[in-house]
Amino acid sequence: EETEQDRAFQERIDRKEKIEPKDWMPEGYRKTLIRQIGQHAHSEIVGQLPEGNWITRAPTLERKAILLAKVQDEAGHGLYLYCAAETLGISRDEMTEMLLDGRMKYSSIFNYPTLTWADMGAVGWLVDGAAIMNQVPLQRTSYGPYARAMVRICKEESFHQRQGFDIMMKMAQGTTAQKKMAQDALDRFWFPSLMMFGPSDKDSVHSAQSMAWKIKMNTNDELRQKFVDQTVPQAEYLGLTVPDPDLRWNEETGHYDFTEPDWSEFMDVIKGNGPCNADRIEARKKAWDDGAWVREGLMAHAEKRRAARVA
Ligand code: FAQ
Repeated sequence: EETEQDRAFQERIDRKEKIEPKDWMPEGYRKTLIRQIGQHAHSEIVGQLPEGNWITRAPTLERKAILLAKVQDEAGHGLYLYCAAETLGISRDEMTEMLLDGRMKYSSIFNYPTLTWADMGAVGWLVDGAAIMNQVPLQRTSYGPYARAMVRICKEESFHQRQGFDIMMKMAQGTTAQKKMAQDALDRFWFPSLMMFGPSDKDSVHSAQSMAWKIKMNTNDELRQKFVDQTVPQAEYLGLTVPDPDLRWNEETGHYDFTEPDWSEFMDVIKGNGPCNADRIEARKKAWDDGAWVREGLMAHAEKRRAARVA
């Protein structure tokens, strides 16, 4: 049963007004935002692991400096997004606990291993490419703190995407072995990247309500199609082959026809059974446990200062 308050809220959304932390909002709106922003934040943090894996093995000092900066950017995005979620009345500690005990998710993509240096190219090109495709429209999302966070994040992600494409370019124009490595990275990351946009629209439980509230600006399938349309010509430019025999340009629709990812694999990965799920959670749990003394130290320091001010 829709109340007067709900109706007034929806009218604000329809007028494209931004909703701010202290404004009244329906509980469902708050919950959905905490879920989506929290999941997004966790993705940025867990997303450091696959690339962190290659920092010590980057082929040149320059590549190492670039990768290090990129991974640090992801940490920054995570912290930004945790702050945005905290404005909705949940703490970072709570969200972290929910991640570690499986009540909150992070993007499926980070459960795949990064086996070669070419994977750093594929992650930047495809994973950051998919991330931007999803995040550019979110700069117009209805919740003010989330929309504003997206502006800076998108600028940094577009640099990340370019650096990934640059790695792919070097590899694709390199020796036969390097070109093979680039093709292998594309082969392994193509379908998992398509899964980043979420299940197909008919199976997306949250899309209708989230779009009505302008928490999401597009459906999962719309963004997936845009990503394919943008990325296929880039693969051609690289001289690499997208691992989809049914991929073809469709004159009538003005879009590429393509094969959907294996949705049973997707469901399996988001249930925790992907190739790296256990490793990722274990790494996060270790970081959280190892950092306990820092958090306790900071709290003790803050407590002392408060006491000193009162005295
Ligand atoms: N992975 O009803 P929908 C990055 C879940 S970019 C895992 O369609 P929704 C940058 C979904 O939560 C990656 N779970 O859901 C970077 C729901 O389950 P629940 C992060 C997924 O929310 C690059 C169920 O399936 N970006 O990190 C996935 O309306 C390189 C039903 O799905 C964002 O989070 C998935 N891929 O649409 C960092 C963007 N897809 O919660 C490091 C913001 C769906 O009911 C290196 N998020 N699920 O248990 C969104 O736009 C949306 O949340 C979607 C999903 C589009 C991801």
